[in-house]
This record gives sequence, C-alpha cells and structure tokens, in this order.
Amino acid sequence: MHRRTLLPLAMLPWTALATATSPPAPADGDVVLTIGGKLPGRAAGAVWTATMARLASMPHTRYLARTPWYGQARPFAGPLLRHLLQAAGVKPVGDGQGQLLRALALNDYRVDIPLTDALRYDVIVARLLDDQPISLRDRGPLMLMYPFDSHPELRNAITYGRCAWQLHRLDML
Ligand SMILES: Nc1nc2c(c(=O)[nH]1)N[C@H]1C(S)=C(S)[C@@H](COP(=O)(O)O)O[C@H]1N2
Ligand SMILES: [Mo]
Repeated sequence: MHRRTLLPLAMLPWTALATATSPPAPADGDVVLTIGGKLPGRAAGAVWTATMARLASMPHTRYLARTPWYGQARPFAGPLLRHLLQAAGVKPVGDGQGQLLRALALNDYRVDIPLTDALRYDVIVARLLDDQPISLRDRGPLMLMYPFDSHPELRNAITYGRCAWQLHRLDML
C-alpha cells in the first residue's frame, strides 16, 4: 500500500522535512539562515538569524557562474557573504587570515571556509538561480556561490567543495 508519512508534518520545522519526498519551500516567517559561533562582543551561543524575506530585502549581487554540477553557466543572485557576516557581528581580526567559517547544510554536509574568501571575493549566499527561488530538490533554498567565471583561480575542487548547497548555518570558529 502506498502510504504517506504518518508524522504530523505541519508541526515540524521545515528543516526536518529536507529529505522528505515532497519537501515544501520554507514559509516567509521561517528562519532559513543562522550565523553563530564566535561573535565578538556577543554572549556565547548568541546567533543572528534571517528569514527568506529578510534575505530578500537585502542588496543582491548577481553573476553568471559555471559549476561542474550544473554544467553550463547560470545566473546566481543573493546577498554578499561578507555583508551577512557583518550584519551578524563577525569582525575580521586584521585581514582575517587564519579565521575560519564553518558552513553547515541541511543534509549534514559541512565545510570550513577561510574568512578571507568572503573578504577577497564576491562570495554570495545565493537564493536565486535563473532569477528564481531555488527549490530544496535543486539544492536550495540557499547555496554558497563563488564568482568562478570572473576568477579562474577559484576553479578547483577545494573551492567547488566550499559551495555548500542547502546551506542553513554559518559558524565562526
Ligand atoms: N550540502 C552539500 N553541499 C555540497 C556538497 C554536499 O555533499 N552537500 N558537496 C560539495 C562538493 S565536494 C562539490 S564539488 C559540490 C558539488 O557536489 P555534487 O557534485 O555532489 O553536487 O557541492 C559541494 N557542496
Ligand atoms: Mo567536490
């Protein structure tokens, strides 16, 4: 018998549904991004959170980027990572050298990113792909993206691996 899940889905946070067969898009009021970890001047455990509506209200950077997993170059758009970090209270020490940001994804993928990447490059938290919201199935709703097309030196496995898709949290280590 074909049976849908018996869990009271409406009561679960949308993140719990990321691996369900028909994942719903996050609702407007849902927190989609949390920034935490070592935030200078903030209590341990303090976090900055954003709903999709808040992210959507911020200035966006848009560029074409070719990735191995999407094949051809496609336009990505979203707030600059350094602006989000600034909003969250992340302060680079000096030029940020040696500081790491841990990106966490809904599928438990995690990757550590040098803070200098965010300072040097227009890394974005992409929320639009082809100018449309990115479905969970298409690796959304948020994805770290690097300007691969304008910076050939970024086209390597390490940097592609830093493009955490289904991104939901960033922690300063
Ligand atoms: N959430 C999540 N993001 C991820 C990964 C992953 O497994 N989960 N793999 C990384 C790696 S190593 C690469 S090269 C690219 C593309 O991975 P894919 O080919 O498995 O899609 O996404 C990166 N982002
Ligand atoms: Mo990779």
